[in-house]
Amino acid sequence: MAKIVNSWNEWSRLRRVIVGRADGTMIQAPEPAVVRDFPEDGFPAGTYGPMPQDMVDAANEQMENFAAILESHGVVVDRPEVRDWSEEIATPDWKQASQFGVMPPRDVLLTVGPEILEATMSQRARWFEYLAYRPLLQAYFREDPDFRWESAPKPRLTDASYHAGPEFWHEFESLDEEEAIARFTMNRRWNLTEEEPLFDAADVGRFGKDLFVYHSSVTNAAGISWLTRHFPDHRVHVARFRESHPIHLDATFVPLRPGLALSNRKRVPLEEDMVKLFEINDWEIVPCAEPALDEPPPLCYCSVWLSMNTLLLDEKTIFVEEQEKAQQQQLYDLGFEVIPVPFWAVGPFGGGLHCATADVYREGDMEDYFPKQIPGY
Ligand code: DAV
Repeated sequence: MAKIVNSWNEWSRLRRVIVGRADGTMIQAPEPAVVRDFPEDGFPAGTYGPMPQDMVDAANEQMENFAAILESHGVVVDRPEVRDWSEEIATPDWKQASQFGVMPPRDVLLTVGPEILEATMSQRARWFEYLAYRPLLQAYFREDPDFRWESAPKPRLTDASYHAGPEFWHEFESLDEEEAIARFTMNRRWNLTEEEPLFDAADVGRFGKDLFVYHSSVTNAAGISWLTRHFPDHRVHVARFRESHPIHLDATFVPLRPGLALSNRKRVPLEEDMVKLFEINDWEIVPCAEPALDEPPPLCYCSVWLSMNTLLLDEKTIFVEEQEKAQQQQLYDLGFEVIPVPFWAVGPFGGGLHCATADVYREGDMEDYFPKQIPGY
């Protein structure tokens, strides 16, 4: 019997990882949680359908290449199942005309030590995404006697889980960045209600004994409360940043090695205690470099800050997107060996190098990198 699952942080030596797939990804049908609107690229609000095949092929090619690079560095790479994401789905509470895809395993799977936790997710289109990982999780369960396989309570996602239907997003789009920050971010309220716990795994930053969870547009306070109760041996802290439409911590605030974190230069932290916690424990927080792009590519719902969405092979070695030269230079200057990886074609499928992966095994145990704590935070 082998030990397969173990990962406590983002930087210890990586030995096994899941890399997603672009196959079958959809511009998803509208639902209360999300409305895609790409009028210039053939998908105005209300329409949906498969991503163009040439884009799927280009993304898959870059993902295969990344998988090969990881393998050449001694990392075992597992892949999820190919599934048909165009199918309509339903629960007894609702029907949804299409699903999404399985490019970003980081959104769904949260690895904490010997545990992999399937996140609730907050979009109906992503309700069944965990199925693509089940063959892998079943195999880990059979082979690793210490693997803790967990799944958060499957959310109902009835209309009670949302403040408004798709009209929320029409209102949101009509506001400029500052108005949206004033209306939503400063009130810690986007479209999710507190009806039930909701979170994406990519809103959780793993720093050993300390977990930082982004209160975002896809993770609500009940979700953070659920995670706090679920990980009683950890210290779970709320993270918030000044941005209008927050999704996922991994293009906002990421650790690079013990004592060093990279922060999005535009998204200022809103939790003063979080900044203080890093300071009193002698962590340095550096603002990330400027991204290479001014605008996201066509059909991309992620921001240009995928530039800082990197993957650490170990404390000294980091995978960075090939064309993000400024980000590469900054990390080089901070003492890293930088391995460039072409990955821009993957962005429209839901993220960068960190999003496209989920840790299975990193060396090392749970350690305390924040021995000084702030009461109440
Ligand atoms: O800044 O657009 C992208 C991360 C998606 N997993 C952003 C966040």
